[in-house]
Amino acid sequence: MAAARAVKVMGVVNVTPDSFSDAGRHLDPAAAVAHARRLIAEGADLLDVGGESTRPGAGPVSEAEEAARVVPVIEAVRAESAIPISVDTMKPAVARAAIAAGASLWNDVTALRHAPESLPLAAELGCEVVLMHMQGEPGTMQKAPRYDDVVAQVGAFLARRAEAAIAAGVDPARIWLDPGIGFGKHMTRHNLPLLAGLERITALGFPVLLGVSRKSFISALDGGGVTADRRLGGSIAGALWGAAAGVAAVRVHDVAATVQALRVWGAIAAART
Ligand code: HH2
Repeated sequence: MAAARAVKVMGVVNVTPDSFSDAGRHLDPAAAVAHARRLIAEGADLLDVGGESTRPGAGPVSEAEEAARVVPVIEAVRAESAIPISVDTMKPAVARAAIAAGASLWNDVTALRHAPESLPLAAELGCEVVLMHMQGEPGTMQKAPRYDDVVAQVGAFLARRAEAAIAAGVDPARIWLDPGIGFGKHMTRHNLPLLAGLERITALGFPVLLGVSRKSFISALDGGGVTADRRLGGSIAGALWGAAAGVAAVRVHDVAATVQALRVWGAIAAART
């Protein structure tokens, strides 16, 4: 029998031509659905479907184009699996279409700040929401990120966004927080202290989603020049660090290896007396 895991694994399904880690591989809906199937077979607990890259320097995608990318994939996965599906979008219209197609979680890297209707819409849809921290905008966020105390500032921001969501009518039990590793953060000066202080984010009392998978800081820590497809070791180190800090879920590209790592880590942690 496989060991139980306390930390959920969210598998990434990017339906984009330009994502940093798997650019264009699943832009065709059939390829994206096949990828989703593979992630489910590998043990994913939930899937995150995205139609717009948020990588530093990424260009914008129209609402119609983004919805046209994600909706068929969500519908097709929903038709054959009961796995919870999240939509990775900052656009209210895309979130609405995705939830209608069968998603139950709105993962918003702007923490529902992109449009005035985002907060009320999240309340109206009654879905779960991921509120993520990002300094700046995706296009420019890595130019010159600045913090006095990154853990305190990210924590305060997330607490404020959770309050705003609750004030707008979002059920507090449906709120997740995410420190936004790599989003307006210097590779090492900000991402590392933020990960080191992760327990102060989990202590805010909401489930925390952590995304470190294949991110550039792994390359920076491994001598530089390490392409996204060669960052599995660092991604797993980050996932296990998150597990130790009490995160509820990790957002990953490599589901099978992460599931195994978390099973082993969880079994050892459970055997501690
Ligand atoms: N990271 C990425 C995208 N969405 N959402 C949350 N909540 N947390 C994250 O850390 C996060 C996220 C970036 O990864 P990826 O989807 O692989 O790349 P891209 O944005 O280029 O599509």
